[in-house]
Amino acid sequence: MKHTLMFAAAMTVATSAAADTWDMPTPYGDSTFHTQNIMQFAEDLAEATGGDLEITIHSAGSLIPHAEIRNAIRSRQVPIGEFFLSRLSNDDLAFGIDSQPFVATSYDEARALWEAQEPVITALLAEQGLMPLFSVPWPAQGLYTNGEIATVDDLNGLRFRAYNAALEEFAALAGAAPVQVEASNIPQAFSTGQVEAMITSPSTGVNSTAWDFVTHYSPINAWVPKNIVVVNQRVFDRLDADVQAAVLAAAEAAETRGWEMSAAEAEAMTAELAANGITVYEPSTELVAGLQAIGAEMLTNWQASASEAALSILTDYQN
Ligand code: PCA
Repeated sequence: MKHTLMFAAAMTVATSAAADTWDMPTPYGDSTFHTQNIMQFAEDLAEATGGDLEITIHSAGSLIPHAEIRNAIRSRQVPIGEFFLSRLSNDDLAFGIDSQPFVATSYDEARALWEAQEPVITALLAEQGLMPLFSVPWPAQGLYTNGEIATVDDLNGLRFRAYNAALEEFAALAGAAPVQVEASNIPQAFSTGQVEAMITSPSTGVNSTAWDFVTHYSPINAWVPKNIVVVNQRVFDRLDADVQAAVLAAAEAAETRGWEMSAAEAEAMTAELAANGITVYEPSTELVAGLQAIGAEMLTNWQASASEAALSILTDYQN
């Protein structure tokens, strides 16, 4: 009896010493498909490791604000996290190529761009002790406004919600006034009049109940930006080999599943916007031409400041 109890106690200690729980921050809310995808990733991983590696997801910026997530992983405040990849374009423009207008506008193009971008950003992140696990695109970005936008001139003077430096530049070149707002604060930013227009995916439009504050949506499909899930390299290296393999396998499955979820959302969430009373209209030839001119100007600016590594992505992608 005594021995059995001691054995049981020893087992408990052994199990809890081997088991790990990782806190994983993301800026996006629970209803976002990216968050649902990482929840599945966490579930797969717990199952594959028999509970040796559990992940607790902290959504909507509840644990770490978006702007701090990369640094928090770097300093090992958290071992893993998700963020919007182009938010690192301050480090190197290589991180932001997927948010340049009209460079990659379909899933096929986005995939080709990611193939060119992945090795470059993997090397850049390695310099910071970080390792990318997987990256998943948002549906192509569309335009939300009150009333129909016929030409770029109609954007003039609008308070425009932005989520990164590229969108800020885009809005400014369109004559609008950019204001940085995190995705989870969109409803509040509109209801308080801080912003009155935005460019984002149909997913984020639905997740933020855009029909409460705008009347029109146009799928201008100008770019297909991505989220990325990154782990601290030292934390990963210290895992047992079989747990490392499980992380990589779950990550690969999450990337495949995430791209599929994204494509499914593009259609379903556009239909959802319409079903909730938003007028969905194709952009006029004139509007597209005006937006493309802004895109061309932005790409010229981008190329003028891009590192060799960043430029190599574009060359690779275009050839
Ligand atoms: N949703 C996120 C990023 C891109 C997207 O579609 C956002 O609006 O912040």
